[in-house]
Amino acid sequence: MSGAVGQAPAAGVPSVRRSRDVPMLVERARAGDPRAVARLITLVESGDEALPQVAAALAPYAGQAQVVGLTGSPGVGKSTTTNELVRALRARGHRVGVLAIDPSSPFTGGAILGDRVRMQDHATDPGVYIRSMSSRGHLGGLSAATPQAVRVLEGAGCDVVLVETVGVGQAEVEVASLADTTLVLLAPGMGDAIQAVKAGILEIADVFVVNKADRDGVDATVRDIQGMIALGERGPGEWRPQVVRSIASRGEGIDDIAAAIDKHRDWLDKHDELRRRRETRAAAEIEAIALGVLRARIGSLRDGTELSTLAAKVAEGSLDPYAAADELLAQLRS
Ligand SMILES: Nc1nc2c(ncn2[C@@H]2O[C@H](COP(=O)(O)OP(=O)(O)OP(=O)(O)O)[C@@H](O)[C@H]2O)c(=O)[nH]1
Ligand SMILES: [Mg+2]
Repeated sequence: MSGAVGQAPAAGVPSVRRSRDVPMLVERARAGDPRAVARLITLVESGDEALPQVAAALAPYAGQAQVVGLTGSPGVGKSTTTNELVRALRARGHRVGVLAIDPSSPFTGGAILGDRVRMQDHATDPGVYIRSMSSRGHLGGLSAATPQAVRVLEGAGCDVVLVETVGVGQAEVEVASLADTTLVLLAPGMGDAIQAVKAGILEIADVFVVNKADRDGVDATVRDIQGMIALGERGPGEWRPQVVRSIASRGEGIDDIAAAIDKHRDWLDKHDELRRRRETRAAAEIEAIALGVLRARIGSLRDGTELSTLAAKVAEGSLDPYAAADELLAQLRS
């Protein structure tokens, strides 16, 4: 763009697709323009330089949606369940946002494509926003990008945001901790009940959904989970995880899942737990952003001579690594 005469963009509407005009994008997202919502999430996802401005503009809308996380092993039926839950929530008149997050891959992969296909029932519904995202390039990683994307959807007027994540080790726990209510999906005969204990899933599940209840072994799976829940120690008034069966591919059991989500929401409200969870989440978010900034600055020191000078001293023994780290931190502050 060298500013050749006659190359000015068409007058009037600025292009939303490439825009960094944050006030304009937020205004349009508030008015329900799906392209503005999509663009804002892209800015968030890619860790764009406009991100702090986006965060500032969206801050007033924080906390307006109930955030429901769905997690579980690949193929257990998360997207199918999400699709059906969207239908149920829409029938109640809610505006719904869906974030399908792929924490394992920096690229938009096959699973996400599957999500699109399974959620296309709602593709033309203006009361539903569906978005796949990865945490590629984001300064604070997934734990910073997800709540910010949730805020975009809150800004767009969503009452409920469903966050789907594939259960892969730590990412599952990390993302689950970003939700108000976490659904862990299992299927009969996958050895999932045992896996769940191993991965610390028991602690994060507010509701267990035993999906694919049309398959053999569903009773045994339900019994296993109920046994595990019974073993857990719980004080009076503490939440006891619910167990619900579903056949998502036939839309069965979805009302029971919705009822369990409602019940958990009531419990959160009654025990001031919603505030506590959201503050914990905000703390993790701030920490992730701050650490991201620090890491980036240390990276820039690494490119310069400071770190290599210190490294040479530590390697030859004229400085210890703790003193060197102190010096590095002092340089970051200056
Ligand atoms: N038999 C049976 N199949 C189901 C049920 N729910 C979903 N499926 C099927 O299971 C397959 C995987 O479903 P998805 O909803 O894509 O599962 P997912 O957990 O989102 O998968 P990933 O995102 O790849 O981890 C699809 O072929 C669904 O049609 C169910 O209740 N019973
Ligand atoms: Mg899926």
